[in-house]
Amino acid sequence: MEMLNFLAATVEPGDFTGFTFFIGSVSMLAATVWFLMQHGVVDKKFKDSMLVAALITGIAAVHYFYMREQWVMDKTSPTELRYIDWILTVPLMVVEFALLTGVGMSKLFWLSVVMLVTGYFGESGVTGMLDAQIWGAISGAAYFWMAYEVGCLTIFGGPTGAVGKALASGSGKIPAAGRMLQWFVLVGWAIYPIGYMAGTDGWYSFVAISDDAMNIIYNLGDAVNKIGFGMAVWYAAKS
Ligand SMILES: *C/C=C(C)/C=C/C=C(C)/C=C/C1=C(C)CCCC1(C)C
Repeated sequence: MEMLNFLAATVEPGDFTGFTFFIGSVSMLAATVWFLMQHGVVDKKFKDSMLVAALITGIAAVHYFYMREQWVMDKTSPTELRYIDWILTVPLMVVEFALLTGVGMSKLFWLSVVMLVTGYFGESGVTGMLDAQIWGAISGAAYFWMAYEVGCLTIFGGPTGAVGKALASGSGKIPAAGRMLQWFVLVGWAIYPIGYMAGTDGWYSFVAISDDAMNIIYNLGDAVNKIGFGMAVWYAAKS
């Protein structure tokens, strides 16, 4: 039974943040089952994509069960679990982008690793050097570079890197997939730096600084980007 403790920790009434962890764990699990079932139904060329979508929510579900436990037990931010989850699922999202569009994304892959490692350094303080703001700015720079690279700026008629140029040809499995991923990177991923700022004191104090605010925003971002993105892929695969 000891082993099953992580399932047993109960969210207290009034703990809204704990509740979002709970909803996160259950909906990630439900989405995984759903994506796996759809894997059997969609056209052959989309099977890999549905499987990767299920992997992303499946990995997140496991982390969410543990994150909820940590939050409920000692009301601390599950920073380690959060970043372990992200370092696995964000590169998988990049793999998903590559699968859908047929465009190579190795640069994006490495930029996402830089973004997350520097974000972790800032949020955890493990390095004992540089402020959270500086690490956040480095992480943010990697994020902006990615946004430019995949062509997010073309939404406003701006310039793009190599990936965006290749996407513009629309030669992938889903012609609209390029635009879709650009919107997810531009809007969906932008939720996270807001969460980071909400958890970091200093010149970010124009947002509500608290662990609660940070975790609620991160949990919202995960729902949008893991479940939402998987649903968008599924929808495109069906139509
Ligand atoms: C499923 C998880 C996803 C899609 C996570 C994405 C995370 C980010 C885009 C995080 C970005 C960050 C910044 C741009 C700056 C501050 C530090 C981070 C790591 C929160």
